[in-house]
Amino acid sequence: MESGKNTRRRLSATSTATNDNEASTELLPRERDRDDTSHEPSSSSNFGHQEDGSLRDSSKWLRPLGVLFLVLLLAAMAFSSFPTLSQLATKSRAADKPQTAIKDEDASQQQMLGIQIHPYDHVSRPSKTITHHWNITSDYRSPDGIKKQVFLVNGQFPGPTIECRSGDRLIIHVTNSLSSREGVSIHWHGLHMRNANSMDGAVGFTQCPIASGTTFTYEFNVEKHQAGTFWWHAHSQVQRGDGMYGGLVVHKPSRIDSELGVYGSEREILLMIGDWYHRTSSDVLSWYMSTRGFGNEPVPDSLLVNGAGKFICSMAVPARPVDCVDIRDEDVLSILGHDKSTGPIRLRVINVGSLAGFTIGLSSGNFTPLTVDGDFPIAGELSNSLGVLYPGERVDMLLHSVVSASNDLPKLHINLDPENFKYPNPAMRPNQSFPLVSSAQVSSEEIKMHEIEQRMHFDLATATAPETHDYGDHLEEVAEQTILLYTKTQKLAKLSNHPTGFINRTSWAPQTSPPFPLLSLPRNQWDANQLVPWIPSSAESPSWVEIIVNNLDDGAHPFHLHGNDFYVLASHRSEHGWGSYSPYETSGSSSIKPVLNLVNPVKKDTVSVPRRGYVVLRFRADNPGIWMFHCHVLFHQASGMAMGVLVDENYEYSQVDPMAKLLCG
Ligand SMILES: [Cu+2]
Repeated sequence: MESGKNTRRRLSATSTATNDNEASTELLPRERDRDDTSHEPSSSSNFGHQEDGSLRDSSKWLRPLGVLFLVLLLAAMAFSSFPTLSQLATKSRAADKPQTAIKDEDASQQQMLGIQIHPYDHVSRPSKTITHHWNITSDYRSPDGIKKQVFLVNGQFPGPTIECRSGDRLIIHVTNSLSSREGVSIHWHGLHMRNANSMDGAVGFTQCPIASGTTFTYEFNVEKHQAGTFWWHAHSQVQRGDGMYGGLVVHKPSRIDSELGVYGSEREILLMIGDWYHRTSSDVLSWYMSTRGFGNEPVPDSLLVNGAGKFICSMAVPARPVDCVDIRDEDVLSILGHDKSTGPIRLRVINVGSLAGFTIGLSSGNFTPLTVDGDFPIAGELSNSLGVLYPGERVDMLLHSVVSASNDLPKLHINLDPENFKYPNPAMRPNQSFPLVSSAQVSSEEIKMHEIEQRMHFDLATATAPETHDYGDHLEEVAEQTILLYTKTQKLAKLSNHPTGFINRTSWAPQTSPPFPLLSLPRNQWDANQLVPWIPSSAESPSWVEIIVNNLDDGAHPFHLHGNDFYVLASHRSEHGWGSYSPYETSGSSSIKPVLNLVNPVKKDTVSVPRRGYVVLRFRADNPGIWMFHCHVLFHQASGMAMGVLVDENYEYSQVDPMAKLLCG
């Protein structure tokens, strides 16, 4: 394989072309399989068995001819200086190099770290069905110079980016070809999955894992009013931490003119940024869940941008030897490539990490934050740094200019937030910079403007919707139903002091007795690890529900609600002492009623619950189903910090979903 970026670029282009072909006449599965895997020989072999009989028949007489041709070709190569040999050798050396170490001197605009997004292929077309065929494997890659086994989707790490528009239907055939025999599932983070609860990917709640050697088809509509920056990721075990994720951008339908008019952006670039561990996430989780870590979250070793990073080999901890190739700063591709655009650029940023929040900033130039999560507008101010963006959260921003006042190339700074780092990891550089463009574009007029700028930080924790924005919801002082939660990681003697995540008195684990997802079982058969408050509400007469999450830990917990968006009415962080809130207590610190923002609260699907603090969330329960609600820190979720809500008028949830049981064997 060539560089990871080359592969990603090619696949991205394939994906777009594929979508276009699918407007009305979808390709036959075998043609699609060939199309999806033509650039990845190992993948195509995995799909060989799916080819139908007619292809096999026609290949009967072709095969001897093919073998003969191959023998002649090999003979020719052996006895002459066939140019392919040197090319092959070059390719093989390139494959040994870390992804970032490869720089193409004839770099086109596509040779870049950012992932180019294609709004104009989607905003003005009618809605359609988009089909993808994904093959999940694993192999070794060196994303930051250190070799590690990662998950691949159609040979890609991170996986393919899905682009579509509101109202499209997505069909994703997922084949698990992992030799490790482990099951997988895919969650579509932020999408409502209305009338498609069993497609939500939440193992234990909506499905059993897709067993190795089998295929499962996810099929659902993207709601007409949903748009924005989403992502897909594994929701089984801790596979998300080892690369089983990718971007999912839903474009808002619009006349191209008016789309340009809204933000005036000329390009759109996706940045999936996250912390990175050099051990596999299952090893990291075992360490965390053992008593050796004393309940401290494992501190990451590195960070990646779209699956590429840089690590200084000499910083590796001697006790943990690594297979490492140094990546120099100059080996790192720039985020925007040779950017020729003159207008602003829309950056879509996702925290795909396992533990750490991060702040991003510019060495020169500025941006305006536009939206968070599913295209929800925020009152953004001209800034040159922004944060903290926690795992699962997204932010879109408009990059106004990338000029440099000096000879230095303008850079994007990424600073991992140290809040959850409870011990030092000398191998890690929490603050790193990536070049924005491949060559500085200096405009003296613009320099004057930017030289006088000061550091302007935009704090996402206090973001609100613009005063002028109206979601059409009237928020009452009191909700119709309140769910009061307390969350904490605990080391209990009765659990052998293994760190365990709790919400109220329940530590979550996938339903095992009977071993079926909740969606396929009457409520009276759910086991003791399930905390799932009932919300008697329907799409026709939805009720407003408030969720109060109190965080009794010293670090933040970014909570994600599946299938729904919520308003953040209040958020509190205590610097000293404890800051819980209960509407039911009339005395003590818990009785202090927060001031709820009922005027212009920000809307989200993932929110950080500050340390020793709380959030007050409000959502309209108009999407019947069982929706998971959990901390998005990989190790907290895996150790039990998860629950669900059951939105349905019928208490017993008698209409169990047979689809959810399909994969359970
Ligand atoms: Cu957490």
